[in-house]
Amino acid sequence: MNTEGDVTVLTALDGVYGDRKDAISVAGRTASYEELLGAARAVAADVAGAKSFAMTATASLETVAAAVGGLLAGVPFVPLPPDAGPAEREHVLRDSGAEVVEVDFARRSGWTGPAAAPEDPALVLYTSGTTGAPKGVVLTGAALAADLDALAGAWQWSAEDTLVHGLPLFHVHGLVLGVLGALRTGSRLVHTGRPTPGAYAEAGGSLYFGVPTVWSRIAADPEAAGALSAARLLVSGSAALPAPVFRDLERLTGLRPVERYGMTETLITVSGRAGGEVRPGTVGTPLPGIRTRIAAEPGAEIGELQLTGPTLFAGYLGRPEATAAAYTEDGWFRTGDIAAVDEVDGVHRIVGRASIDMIKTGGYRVGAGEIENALLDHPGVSEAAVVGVPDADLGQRIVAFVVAAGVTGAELTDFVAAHLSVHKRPREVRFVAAIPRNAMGKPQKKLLLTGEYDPQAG
Ligand code: MLC
Ligand code: AMP
Repeated sequence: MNTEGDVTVLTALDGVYGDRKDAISVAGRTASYEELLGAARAVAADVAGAKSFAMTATASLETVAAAVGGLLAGVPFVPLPPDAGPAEREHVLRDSGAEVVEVDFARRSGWTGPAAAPEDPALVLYTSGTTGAPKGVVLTGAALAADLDALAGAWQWSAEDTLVHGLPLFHVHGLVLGVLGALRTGSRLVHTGRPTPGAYAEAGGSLYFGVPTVWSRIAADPEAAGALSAARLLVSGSAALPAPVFRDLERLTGLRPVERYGMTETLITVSGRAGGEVRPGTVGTPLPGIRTRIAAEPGAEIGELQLTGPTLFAGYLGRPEATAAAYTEDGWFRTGDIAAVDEVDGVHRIVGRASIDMIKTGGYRVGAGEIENALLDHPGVSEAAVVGVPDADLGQRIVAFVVAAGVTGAELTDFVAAHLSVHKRPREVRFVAAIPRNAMGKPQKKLLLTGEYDPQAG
């Protein structure tokens, strides 16, 4: 291929693996590296000089071209969730100041410009905190490259692989690992559009990525699971993989799935290794360059997982105070996850979250506060408390407790789906006479989770 200069992060587009007609296939459409580069240069020509740019990040070649175009031009890409409603979309656009672009994959350009500096912001990914609206996580090209190289080593991930997944392209898992990872390692990519068992089975990959919900649906479909037995490696992440799902997958595919742990702010930091010993319920050991520690009370073995390393974010966009608060005084990132480390082999186990207000549903991170605020925007709702209830399919499902009049549960679900985003909708709405509160007026969410209160008590 005829490329000039260094395509930051994306080694495959520098031509080191040559061209490949079927380099990348997304939801049934296929492109070569050459075609992708031409389309991405057309995006780069459009956005060069902008502060940042946004696009509705459907599972499509257009989203891939946008991400690559941003990296070429050195302009951070802000992928908008396609299922986001007006409130969430407006928040992201206002907060980031990004201009919205349309991408036409059929366009080609020979645009060239100076290569982006590794320390320049490459992506801004919006993710939830426990309260308030999502924050923009700024990731540099250097962090992306460091993480992808560490993962390539851990998983023996190479240009020989065909990577298959069907994850959304507006988060770390689908976009960074699932797209940029393929373009750095030179592995072929088959994105299945949706992460259904049938589509995974048909894709014939050597390396598969999924969130636990995807793996549990595959494990419940023996025929689809059996088709994966030709693969080299199955990787699970974004939430805890239940041990029964691990065992079912092993029985049906002959493969022991590797788990890895990460966050939008840190990228993937801890992982099992291809060819290494893998135990259900554990996420492996820190990747090269990452240091971890457990902030435990004296005598306790579990505590908050804290880390440092080259894959960490450059901060929350425009929020220096929130960024500072995410670190300890001595400069370690506070994950908010509770973990334990095996004394003998250093294998990490994620035990839970420090905050009841951070929900993981289907691998999506959702703050209870943002759902509560959305519910309170409905004129019929006077009080709201949201919790994540254990769920066999989703890990946790969003359940909203509301004090409300003149509105049905289905209407409130639709209201949240339409205003925030579809994947943040409560799966269940329970009407109560009052939310149980402590003396400070704080909702007692543990009581809501255990059901140890009277829903009709005022
Ligand atoms: C239902 N639907 C509604 C609706 N009720 N639409 C509007 N209003 C309502 N009230 C429709 C939806 O539009 C959709 O339609 C369909 O119902 C299913 O909705 P869903 O909730 O999207 O599907 P579900 O089956 O529950 O999704 C499961 C899932 C998904 C696994 C596919 O949760 C998923 O993609 N998760 C991946 C999350 C992820 O990538 N996380 C990574 C974060 S990064 P239709 O027509 O669209 O089907 C990270 C770092 C790391 O965590 O470590 O990786
Ligand atoms: P996100 O910002 O969407 O990337 O979500 C990050 C959170 O996902 C982490 O803080 C963890 O709580 C959770 N997570 C990611 N991977 C795992 C895993 N393998 N096991 C348990 N939790 C995980």
